[in-house]
Formats: sequence, structure tokens, C-alpha cells
Amino acid sequence: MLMMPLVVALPVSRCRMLTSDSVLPWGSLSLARTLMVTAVSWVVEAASATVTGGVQKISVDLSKGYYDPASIALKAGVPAEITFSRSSGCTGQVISEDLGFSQDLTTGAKTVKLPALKAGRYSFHCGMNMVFGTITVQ
Ligand SMILES: [Cu+2]
Repeated sequence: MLMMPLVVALPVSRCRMLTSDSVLPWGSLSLARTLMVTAVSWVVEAASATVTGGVQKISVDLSKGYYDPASIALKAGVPAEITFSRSSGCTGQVISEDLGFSQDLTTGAKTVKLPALKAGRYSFHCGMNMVFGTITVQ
């Protein structure tokens, strides 16, 4: 979620640049608008887990200082395994009150095993409640 303003900021600033430049045709402006909308929908879209042998699995990378993906889609009624990469500092701990887990990532990647979940939205966050991720089960 922290990344969203940064990702959106690029097309927005590009859009302003094109607006003030009268040399460019109108087509460029609408292209910039399309890029902006595409960037927003890309950020919001959840990453789906892969089902292997009756378990749905997904990995979350923390090398950039935020959860990538920060939005995870899981199927209801199928056990899940979410692997968080090794991390330190702010994201050294990953906690979910909703799902009842707390992991220390400073010593290495950890796999959180979740039972078959009911449909709903569950959140997880760093130890300081500053960086967030969402699991949508449907
Ligand atoms: Cu933090």
C-alpha cells in the first residue's frame, strides 16, 4: 500500500507535463490518461495463489521494504501456505491478528500455514503497524 502513491505519481506527473506542452497532439494526452488508469488498476489487483496438491501457495517478497504482493487472493475452503521472504527493520516481523500468526523474518524466510478459510478479508502488517497487506478469500 505504501508503494501506491509512488506508482501513481509517475503517470500523473507525466500527464501534467503533456498538458502544459501544446506541441504534443491530443492523442498523447489520452494515452497518458490510459496509462494512469492502467497503473491504478494494476496496483489494486490481487495476486492469486497457485494450488498444488490441495494446498494453495504464494510467496511474498519483502526485498523492497513492502509486501509484494500486498494484496493476495485465496480460494475459500482450501488450506494455504504463504511464504514471506527474509526481512529486517520495519518489516522484520509480520503479524496478523485476523489470522492469528506472528513471524520473525529476521532469521530467514518463513512459511505461514493457514487452514481452509472462510470467505472474507484478512489483514497482516509489520511489527510497527506501518506496512500492510490484505488477503481476500473468496
Ligand atoms: Cu514497520
